[in-house]
Amino acid sequence: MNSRPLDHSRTPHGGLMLFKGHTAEEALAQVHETLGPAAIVVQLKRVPSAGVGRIWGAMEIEAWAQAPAATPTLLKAAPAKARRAAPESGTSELIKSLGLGSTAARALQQAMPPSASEPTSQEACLQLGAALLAAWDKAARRIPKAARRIALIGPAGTGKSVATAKWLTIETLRHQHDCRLWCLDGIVANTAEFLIQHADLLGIPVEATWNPGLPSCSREFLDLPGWSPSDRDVSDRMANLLDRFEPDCLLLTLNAAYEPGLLQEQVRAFEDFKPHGLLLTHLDESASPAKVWDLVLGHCIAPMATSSGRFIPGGFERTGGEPWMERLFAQI
Ligand SMILES: Nc1nc2c(ncn2[C@@H]2O[C@H](COP(=O)(O)OP(=O)(O)O)[C@@H](O)[C@H]2O)c(=O)[nH]1
Ligand SMILES: [Mg+2]
Repeated sequence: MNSRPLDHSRTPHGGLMLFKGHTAEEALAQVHETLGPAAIVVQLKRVPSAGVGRIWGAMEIEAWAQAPAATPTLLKAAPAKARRAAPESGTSELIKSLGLGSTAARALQQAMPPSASEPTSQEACLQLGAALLAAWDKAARRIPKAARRIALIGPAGTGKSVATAKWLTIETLRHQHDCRLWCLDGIVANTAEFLIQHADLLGIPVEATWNPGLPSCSREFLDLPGWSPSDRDVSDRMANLLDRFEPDCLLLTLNAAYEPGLLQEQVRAFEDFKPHGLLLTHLDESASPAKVWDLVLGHCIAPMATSSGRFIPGGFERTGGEPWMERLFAQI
């Protein structure tokens, strides 16, 4: 990753100036350096990188800002509700109102820039938004841009096979990739008949035993039964299968309707498998943003995709930090 600061173009535009950074923090630092700590940032937006990074889909942050005296303000990064929530109280009160767990709230507080004076509620919202996006980017850095060998792991019944069926359908029908599905057992029977039938329907080859000699496809999916990492024998067998499959996209699949404490426990239980990110299912039953941010801030792991509902192929999307930040602010 190129850590060189971006050249920020400062095009005056109705009193507004444009600043750019690789991260929200970097863009805001440029704003403050030029316009002072009281500068008003009116928009924070993630855009495709203008440099060579564009070739592999790199993104950068654009911040439009104006000097403090200017009006009016179009604060898009932090919604009006969030600004009203903490009229004078600044950062700590605002963080409390987000409903995060204590570890995540502490991490967020520590990520806020030090300031000699109490920020206004508007500044606090912007700093908070920047800190949240920066935490998401850090947690998501292991998630591949383009996944070729995809394996979903996790406890039984979280929705791995349904999500695999959705993803498989999108790759086959929308993106026209040739896919293969590996439905392996480990030492636990993998009851994924519906997934196998679905793959058959799409004309996707399904393999029930590991065979490294097969020609590679542009997308390969590994469906494993769920297991509990406290069972060492099963875990060792699964680790062995994963070593052979060599996923470039290993996602811990969790039911987002579970309680925050259980989700955190499951993240801890599977951390030895070093998942690149999360796939959150059951968004139709619960899309509480606070528990997602608990994982991002407290465990440094971010969702790559979400799956909502049992019907295939509906409700499967790649996700990022911005919508989850908006949902968190919208809850206040
Ligand atoms: N409401 C809802 N049900 C789901 C969702 N994903 C999976 N299910 C249901 O959860 C159960 C377990 O799903 P499955 O994919 O077999 O779980 P796996 O054991 O992790 O592979 C099935 O009854 C699915 O229909 C979802 O996003 N929302
Ligand atoms: Mg399954």
